[in-house]
Amino acid sequence: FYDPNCNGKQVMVHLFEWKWTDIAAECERYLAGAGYCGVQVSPPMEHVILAENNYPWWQRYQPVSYKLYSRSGNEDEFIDMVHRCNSVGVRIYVDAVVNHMTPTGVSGVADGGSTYNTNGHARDFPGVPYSAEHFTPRHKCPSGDGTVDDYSNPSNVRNCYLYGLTDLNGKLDYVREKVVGYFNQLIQIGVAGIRIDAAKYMWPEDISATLSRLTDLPTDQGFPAGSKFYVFQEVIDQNDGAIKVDEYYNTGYVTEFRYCSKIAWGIKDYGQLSNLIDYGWGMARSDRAFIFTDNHDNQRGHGGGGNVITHESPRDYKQAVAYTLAQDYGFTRIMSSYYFTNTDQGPPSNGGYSTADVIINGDGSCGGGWVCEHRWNVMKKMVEFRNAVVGTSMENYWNNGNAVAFSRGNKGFFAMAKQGSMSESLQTGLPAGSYCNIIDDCASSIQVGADGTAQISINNYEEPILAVCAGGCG
Ligand code: LM2
Ligand code: CA
Repeated sequence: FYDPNCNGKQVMVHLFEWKWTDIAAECERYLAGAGYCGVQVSPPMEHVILAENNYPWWQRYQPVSYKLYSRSGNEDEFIDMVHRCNSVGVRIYVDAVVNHMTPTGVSGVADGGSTYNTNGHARDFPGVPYSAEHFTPRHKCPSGDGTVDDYSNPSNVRNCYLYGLTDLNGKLDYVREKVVGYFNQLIQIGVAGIRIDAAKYMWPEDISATLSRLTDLPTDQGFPAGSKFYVFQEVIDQNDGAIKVDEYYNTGYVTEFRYCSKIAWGIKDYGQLSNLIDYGWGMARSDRAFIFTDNHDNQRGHGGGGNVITHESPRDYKQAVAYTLAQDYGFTRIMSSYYFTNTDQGPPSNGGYSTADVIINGDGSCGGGWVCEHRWNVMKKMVEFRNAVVGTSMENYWNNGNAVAFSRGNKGFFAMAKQGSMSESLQTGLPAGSYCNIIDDCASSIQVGADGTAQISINNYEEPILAVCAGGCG
C-alpha cells in the first residue's frame, strides 16, 4: 500500500470537483508532460443531491451507493478517464468514502437512480444494498445524542455518527465485502490507489481486514505484475485527541495535517523552517507522511480548518509549495482549486447542478472560475525538481531567518528569499560548473567552483526562488 505506482514520480494533484472528461483531457494535454504522478479525484460513487443547499461540494461526502455515478460524470466517462490517463502514465486515485452513508432523517432518489431512506430507524440503501443491521449499533456509541462528540475516546470517534452521518459497521463481514467489491471494481478499471476519507473514524483493524482482500492491479493497464493499491488515509491528528497517525502505518500513508500549520508558520517566519518536521510533536515518519500545504477542507475552514496558506495569497503560496516540493519529507500532493466566496459553494457551474468545463486560456492558465494552481510556473518547475532529486536527502542546510537554502545530495540545490532578494556565498554540494535556475527559465544562473561553493543571488519579488539540478531538472 506504499507505492503510488507511478514509476517513481513524486507529486500528485487533487483536481477538486473536476469532471471526468476534463481530467482525461488534462492528463493528455498537461499532466503527463509536466511529470505529475497522478490525480486525486473527487468521490466517484453515487451521492445525495442537495438542491436546497445549492449543490454544495460536500454533498459528495454523503454516499447513496457505490455505483460510479456522480457530479463529475457517469461510469463510462470514469472508465474512459482512467484508461486515457493510464495510457499516458498518469495515475488516478479515488477519494473513498466508506465510513458512512447519508445523514439520518433523509430520503430521496440519487442521480444514478438509487433510493435512500434514513428516516426513523430505517437505514435503507438498496443500491448497495445496506439496511439497518449493517450500521454501528447505538449501544456501541458512548455519546449522548449518537454523534461524535468526544475526541478523547476512540469508541466515541469510531462508533458514533460523524456529523450525524449513518455509520457503517466495519466489523461486519458483509460490510467489508461490499467495500471490497467497490475497491476491486476500481482496481479492475485501473485505478492506482485511494484516499480513505474519515479514516480516523474507522477502526484500523477494519481497514486492514478490508484491504487484505484486494486484488493486484491489472497488468493490462500498465501496472507491473503484483502491484498493490496505493493507500493514503485521512487522519486529522493535531495532537488534540486520542487518535494518532501511527495507528494507521500498517495500511498505508497517513495525512500529516500538522505539516500544513508548520509550513504556514515557516513562510511567515523563515526561522521556523529549520524545524519544520517535528517528530517530538508526533509528526508521521517520512515514509508514511502524506503532505500538502492545504487541502479542500482546510482551505475553506472545514475539517478543523486551521492556519493554512492558500492560492488566495499567491506570493506566499508559491513559496510554501516550492519549499514543500524542495525538501525531502513525505509524499506530496498539490491542491488545484476553484474560486469561492462561500465555504459550502460547489464548483463553477452552468447553473444548478451541472459542473462547468475547465477553461484553458491561451497562456496556459485556467479560466471559468478554476484556479489551476498545478499549472502555475513555480509549481510546474518544482514538480520537475522533486522528481529529479528523488532519493537524495537535504544537506548543507542554511537559514538566516530571511532566506533559506539547501542541497539535495549532489543532484540539486534550492534557495528562497522571503523579501525577494539575497546574495550569499554557500556550499551547494554540486560538482563544479554552471547551473541555470529553472524558475526563471535560466534568466539567472549560478557558477559552482571546485570547492562546491557558489554565489547564490536572488532578485525576483514575485517568485523569489532558485532551483537547479545537476544535468538539468526536466
Ligand atoms: C472528513 N474527515 O474525516 C472531512 O474532513 C470532512 O470535511 C467531511 O465532511 C467528512 N470527513 C465526511 O466525509 C464534509 C463537510 C461537512 C459535511 C460532510 C457531509 O466538511 O460540512 O457535513 O462532508 O456532507 C454536512 C453539513 C453539516 C451536517 C452534515 C450532515 O455541512 O452541517 O451536519 O452534512 O447532514 C449536521
Ligand atoms: Ca465510524
